[in-house]
Amino acid sequence: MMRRHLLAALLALSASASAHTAVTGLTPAAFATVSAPKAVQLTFSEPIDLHFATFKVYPFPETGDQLALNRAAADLTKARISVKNDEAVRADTAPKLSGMAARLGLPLKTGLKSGNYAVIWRILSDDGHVVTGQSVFSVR
Ligand SMILES: [Cu+2]
Repeated sequence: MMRRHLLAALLALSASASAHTAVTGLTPAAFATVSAPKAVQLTFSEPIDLHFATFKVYPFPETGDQLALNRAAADLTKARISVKNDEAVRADTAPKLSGMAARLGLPLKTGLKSGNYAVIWRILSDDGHVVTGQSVFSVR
């Protein structure tokens, strides 16, 4: 009886987890080193309403191994994802987004300097939950 309840709970958990929209593709990929890109390309596990999504790219002077960079980028997401009118310090062009899309090309400012950049996002999942994430790439 205990075991059956546990199984039901696990199934419920995995059902709600699979309902969460995810970023399934990212270019530049995590920790890739690239020539200054014109845009960050994102692919989602299902179409999302861009009006309820936020994407930002910041110069990211943090150093360290990938784990340290991921932690610092997660902190950046918490600190900056809701900040308004910070276009001047961002590497993306802060486009107005709307409509449903399964892919997004987020334009970047021209001539990005060499160094690390953090891509941070917040999207509204199909089940109404908010999903945040981040990724770091490097411009050579
Ligand atoms: Cu959820």
